[in-house]
Amino acid sequence: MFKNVIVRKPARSMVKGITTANLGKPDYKKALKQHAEYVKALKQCGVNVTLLEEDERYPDSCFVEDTALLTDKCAIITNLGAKSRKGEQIEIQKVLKNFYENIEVIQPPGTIEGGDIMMVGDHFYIGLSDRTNKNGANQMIKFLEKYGYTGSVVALNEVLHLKTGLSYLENNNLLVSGEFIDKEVFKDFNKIEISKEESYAANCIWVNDNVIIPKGFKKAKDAIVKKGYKVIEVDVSEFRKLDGGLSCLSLRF
Ligand code: CIR
Repeated sequence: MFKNVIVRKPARSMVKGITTANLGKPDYKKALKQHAEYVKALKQCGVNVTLLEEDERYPDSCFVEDTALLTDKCAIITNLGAKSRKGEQIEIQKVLKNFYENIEVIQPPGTIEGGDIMMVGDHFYIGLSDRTNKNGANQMIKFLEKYGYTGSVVALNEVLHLKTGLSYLENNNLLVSGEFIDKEVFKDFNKIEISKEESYAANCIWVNDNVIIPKGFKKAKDAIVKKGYKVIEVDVSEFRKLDGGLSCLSLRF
């Protein structure tokens, strides 16, 4: 169960955020409203939400997930792979001092972003992507092992981050899309397949037996409801324009 969540208010500069989406520029006012709805949904799941002020220096800073990996025993600060995002993690480290005694830090030349890390119990799958290199993944695995966890790497080619195409919903249930559907390494999960047209909905978050899903993906919603989860829909269209999704917008621990 999660007790805490950290989010950061989107900055006005988000209109200059990194994107490959081709969906146009985000509408800042709309993004703020959607972010507030997202926070409301999280609160409904029974977590304490720490809302950080916007940071105009970093257009993508609302995507806090990428800055750290948070476990029960330690926080591991990442080293972001995207140039314009380097430094976001320093701000998060300051905040995490209020929550953690054990804080580890990934060092260059290692790069790793939290969106590439999927927690399944005590094991962590780490996607090797344009943002996460082998050195970063190996440093992460070493830190995890220090605290009694394990980690392994997964290659990916089609999506930005591992969790762009995968979400673990606990109870061995895994949402899968695209290149992950037939991956051997995920064969023992109960897979909930997300179709190509709805692939954006593969990025959902499990929060204390609720699943927060992006609004407007009916087939995905029905499949998740069928598994017995309480589903909360949140519109994150403005964050999608920056290749971001539900998981990216928070750190959950
Ligand atoms: C980026 O490209 O870094 C941002 N525009 C989107 C980050 C999405 N984060 C995530 O998937 N964890």
